[in-house]
Amino acid sequence: MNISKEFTASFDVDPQKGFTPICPNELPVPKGDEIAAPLNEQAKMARIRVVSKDAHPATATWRATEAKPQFSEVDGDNMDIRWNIHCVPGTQGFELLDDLPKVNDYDFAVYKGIEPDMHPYGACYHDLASTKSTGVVEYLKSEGITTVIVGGLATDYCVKTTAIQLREAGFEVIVNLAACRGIDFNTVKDAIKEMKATGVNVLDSL
Ligand code: VGL
Repeated sequence: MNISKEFTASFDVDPQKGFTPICPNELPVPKGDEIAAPLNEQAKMARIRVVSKDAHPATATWRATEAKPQFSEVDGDNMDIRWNIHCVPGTQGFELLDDLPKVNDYDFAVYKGIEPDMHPYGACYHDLASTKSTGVVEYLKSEGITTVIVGGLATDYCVKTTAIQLREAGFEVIVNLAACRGIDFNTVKDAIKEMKATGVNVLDSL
């Protein structure tokens, strides 16, 4: 694949400790703590580097409880299933993986899921209907970016949705699986199929 650095951005989707075995009570994605090096590698092919971070309140209404466990359905316009509380600002789970740049060293940062009754997956919109922009699409377009290389956590949720949103916004999108980890084998398989169906390029590595 011919990638022109001038027009390419690298997108680190939710590379936070709350999605790794470092935080076993949050959403530990197997080997999620192994993606910093491949994310740094893919960023060398891009002029612009952006990051998204989940930033959830500990009181979120979609939180899983003993009676209503993770993956059970939850009512609400902007949430679908319950999750363990994860990535609360001020806790270890909110932190970026060690060896990634500091947030301030990225060109643009997205914070998402801040409202207690909203749990978006994609980094491009605050709502599930994809109508309230987080601004990252507009930022990338203002920089003349045409291609986005995506990696992060988790392949089957936030990476998938972000990649599809970027594709639908008109970018060439490359998902670099070497810089992603997923929650579950079957949902990762489905996610790869879904991404390919929308025209996302899914590569084992770059
Ligand atoms: C994610 C599940 C719940 C993700 C976030 O970042 O992929 N997955 N919240």
